Amino acid sequence: MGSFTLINMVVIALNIAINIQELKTMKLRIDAMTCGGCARSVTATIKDLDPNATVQIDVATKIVEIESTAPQQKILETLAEDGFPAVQVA
Ligand SMILES: [Cu+2]
Repeated sequence: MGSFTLINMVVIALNIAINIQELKTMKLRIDAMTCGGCARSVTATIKDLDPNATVQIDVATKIVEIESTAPQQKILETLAEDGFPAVQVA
């Protein structure tokens, strides 16, 4: 019983560590992003959360593709706080 509990705790800790490190891709549409200045602001917001994030932006379609280990919910919240509410499209 004691060792079973310990193994469970180790498994849970490993799962948490993997989740934190996991590189995730997300595609967002940000209607408030209308020019290159907006695109730079959006990029800066994401890089503040994760300096190693990859950010690709098409201002014409208002689509942002992000590759990051930052929690997706945190990215959405921070973008909204900075005036760029985003809709996740993929
Ligand atoms: Cu702009």
